[in-house]
Amino acid sequence: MREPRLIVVSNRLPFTLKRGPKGIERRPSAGGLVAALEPVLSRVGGVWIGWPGIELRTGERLRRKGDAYRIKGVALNRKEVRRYYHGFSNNALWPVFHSFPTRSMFERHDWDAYERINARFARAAAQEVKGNDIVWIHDYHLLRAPRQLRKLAPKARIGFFLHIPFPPFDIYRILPHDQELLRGMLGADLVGFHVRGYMDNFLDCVQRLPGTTVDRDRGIVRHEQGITTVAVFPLGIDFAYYEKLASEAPQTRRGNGNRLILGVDRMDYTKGIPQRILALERLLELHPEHREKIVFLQLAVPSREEVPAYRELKVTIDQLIGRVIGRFATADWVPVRYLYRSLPPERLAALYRDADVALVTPLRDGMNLVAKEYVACQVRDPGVLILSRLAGAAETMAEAIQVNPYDIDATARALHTALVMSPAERRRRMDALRARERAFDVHVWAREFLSHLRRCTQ
Ligand code: ADQ
Repeated sequence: MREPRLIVVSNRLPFTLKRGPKGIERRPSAGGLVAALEPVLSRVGGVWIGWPGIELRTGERLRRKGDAYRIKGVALNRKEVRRYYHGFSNNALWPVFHSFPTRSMFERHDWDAYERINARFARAAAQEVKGNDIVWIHDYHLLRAPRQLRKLAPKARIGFFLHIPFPPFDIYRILPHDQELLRGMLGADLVGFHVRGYMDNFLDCVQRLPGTTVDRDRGIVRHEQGITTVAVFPLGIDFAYYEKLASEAPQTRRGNGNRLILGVDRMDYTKGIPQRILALERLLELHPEHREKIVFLQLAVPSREEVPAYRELKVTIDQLIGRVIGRFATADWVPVRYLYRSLPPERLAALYRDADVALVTPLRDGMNLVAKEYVACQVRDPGVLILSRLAGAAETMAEAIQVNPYDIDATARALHTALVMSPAERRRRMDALRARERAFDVHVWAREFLSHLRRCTQ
């Protein structure tokens, strides 16, 4: 019998195509999901199904010689992108799942498109799947796809992993089509979450679904389509890759002689960037001794610029940074530097390595890989990680200084603590953080998910 293949299905492919003057260019896609899956598929091979980011014209090719795995594009036209991606996925699901219900907007046509496009992804997967192949579907864009695929390929082994939080029942129930979405996820044999709390929230919702029984001790849901196992798989990073990048990257200028505080995020209202700038401002008010000695560098990759809330966030951040610079800068020092673009991995790794403090303070985050990448890159004099307790990563990264990002004063105090921490204490904390991330890297995560899926589909 042939070896089972791995078929990964996600909204985005690992690259996004852009039509440039020299034809079609591939650019790496931004964000955590691609950062997680690319090293896994590169190692084990298989097929990656996703949306390439543009509409291809006749004769234009998606694949290239030398790709470590096969790539299959799912075509979306502009209107479909607007409704399925910006509309239902990012305007309705994303805010509710991150417990920001008042930012959520629903339109019936968006839902119709979501259902239709999910079915398109499911068909693309069904065309690939043979024998005991494994289909691994990812994230909130494709909550309906597991059930749709189950109908097309009843024998397929289907896994689903959610990369963002799952909200408590009282917030989840705000979503129209709440039950259809749960039934969609239950089409999978195995549903995985980053942390226990998200799984518990999911089970609280599933328990209220007619025709469903939940066995919490065994993590099993029985329903009209069959049995679904649920479990927790905390995502790690490609530790060795980041460590190597950081070891080889040239020295940065470490904030021009100032101690460097670093923030790295997709530009998103869940990441708490405005609160972080306010905390820096408070630090400079409370502790004037840090003035002209530190610099806060915020890197933000543009994201979802078609959604109004994201454009407004950018304006807010521009204004806040302007205010802090206006208040505290001197003729030869600025407290904040800000890059609104993506950086190549080598440059990012060098900054992670040379930063004295990483300020990772999302208001809500499924896991947060930036915290983990920072730790992996700390190959020299160790710095300090300040981490929001509202990120999934806080569950395991106990040696970080954990903060409530809504509490501006507390974050300012944490910054001060980090800046004055002794080298021995920094070393102790960083060694423990690094050992854990090295041991539980992305390959372990994928192996555990896939072997669990094999076990529950035997
Ligand atoms: P994201 O919300 O995208 O991921 P995160 O996990 O922090 O959040 O990943 C961001 C990725 O983008 C990182 O790999 C980081 O290096 C990269 N990045 C950010 N800014 C950059 C810049 N300026 N230049 C270059 N690269 C940059 C979602 C969830 C997370 C979850 C992941 C994976 O929201 O909670 O951890 O999926 O499951």
